[in-house]
Amino acid sequence: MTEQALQEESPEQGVSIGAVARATGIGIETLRMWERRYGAPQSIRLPSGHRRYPETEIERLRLAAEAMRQGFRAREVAAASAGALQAMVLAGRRRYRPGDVASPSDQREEPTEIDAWLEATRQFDDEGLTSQLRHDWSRLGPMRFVAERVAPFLERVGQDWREGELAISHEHFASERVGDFLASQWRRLNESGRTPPVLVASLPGDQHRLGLQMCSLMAALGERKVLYVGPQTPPPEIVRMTTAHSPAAICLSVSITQDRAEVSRALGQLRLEIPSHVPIVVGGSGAPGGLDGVLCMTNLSEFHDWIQRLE
Ligand code: B12
Repeated sequence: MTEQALQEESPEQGVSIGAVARATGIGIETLRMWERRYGAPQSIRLPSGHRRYPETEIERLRLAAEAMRQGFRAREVAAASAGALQAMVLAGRRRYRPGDVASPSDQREEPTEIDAWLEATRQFDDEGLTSQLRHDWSRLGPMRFVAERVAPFLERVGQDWREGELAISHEHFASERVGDFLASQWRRLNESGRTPPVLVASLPGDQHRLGLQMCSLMAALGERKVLYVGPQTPPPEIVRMTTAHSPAAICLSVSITQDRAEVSRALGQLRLEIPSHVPIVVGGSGAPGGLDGVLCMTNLSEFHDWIQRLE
């Protein structure tokens, strides 16, 4: 594979990013991101702007990929010398040798599953990620799927993005795929849901929609119909929808990125304009607590139980 990939290149110009990606299994996007974040692998630019890498980088990057498979992080491997990577790979093998009394996968099952989701994300492997989602959904059931897989996975995606291990395109890929999966599950249940529905939305400025999907899933599992309005809904529109559709509750998700004072103000105003018999529930890591007439619930199973009791 490498030899064939290398033959496509003229040696004096070095190796193209596509050939390096094919030879090492490290994606093109990742190679670019490593160069930006860690200064390696270093490329030279052709007059056309295309990157070219020295052939010696192939072997070093193969070792880097192997070290990552063994649990080392991008920041540890991206700029490490071939010798250092060799040592990491050997140390890694010793650490994870099959048959060890307490290998990491014996201690906790969860991280290996989440690592598989992350690996599929790194490779932009849509089918791979989808089949992991389906498999874990049917094995764990919806509540555990969300609590033990989706939530920690998103946490890792956010953390790896912040640390430069994943590109923004990975984050988008993962959140779109997981969001669509959750939506397909609750929408299947929605037809038989009880009315009046619960209205699910977020406030303007908040682009995060996975909290809305989780919340919709919990409501649908609680046999309640969902009226999904989605992210960035202007408060006057929420008021108008309430008048038009008389929902059983208004459920809002607020991500940690939102300004707490502003959200509190918007919620206070909504509470004044929405009839007091319609509960307003707010959740998500940016949800402000302690507001009059606004229920703050970040725990999804508590929310699920509450929905079931809702008249
Ligand atoms: C995916 C993602 C995005 C995607 C969203 C795409 C989409 N379709 O949703 C995109 C790329 C748009 C994005 C953008 C940004 N993001 Co972002 N994002 C994330 C990521 C990876 C997942 C978010 C998520 O959905 N989490 C799951 C939510 C639902 O978890 P939660 O809020 O804790 O809620 C839990 C419960 O409270 C409950 N819940 C949620 N809602 C509700 C509602 C009700 C009623 C109830 C009962 C319960 C409930 O469900 C959850 C269960 O675990 C997080 C990482 C993380 N740790 O969350 C970063 C993260 C939230 N993002 C972050 C940042 C910085 C941003 C940007 C500012 C980046 C930028 N510079 O542009 C922008 C902001 C855009 C905006 N104005 O909204 C930071 C926030 C850091 C901080 N402390 O402020 C995080 C934490 C990443 C990080 N580690 O740094 N992001």
